Amino acid sequence: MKHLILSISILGLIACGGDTAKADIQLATMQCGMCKQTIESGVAEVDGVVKVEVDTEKKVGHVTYKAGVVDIAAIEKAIAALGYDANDTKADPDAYAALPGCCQIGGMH
Ligand SMILES: [Cu+2]
Repeated sequence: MKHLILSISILGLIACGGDTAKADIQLATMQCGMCKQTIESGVAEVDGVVKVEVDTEKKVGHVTYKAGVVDIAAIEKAIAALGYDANDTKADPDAYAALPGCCQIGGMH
């Protein structure tokens, strides 16, 4: 009986987490807590993203995603579309221009 329960829990682990990957994305142009919220809610909407956490101080996004559904390039593009640089992917200029002043580089603090 003990063995049966153990087998079931191992199967459950494989089914739930087998294909997730983790990555850190450099967010060099983010400025403040509002940027964190914008990026976190934007990335969370990307299909295949399981979890996203932005470190405002280090300017890094910690992303957990389903590797078979989405890749880093697609997540970088989603962040660029929000107006922020993501690794080497440059921010969309129109989205950047539409950000609040405090969220632009060297903006009002
Ligand atoms: Cu900001």
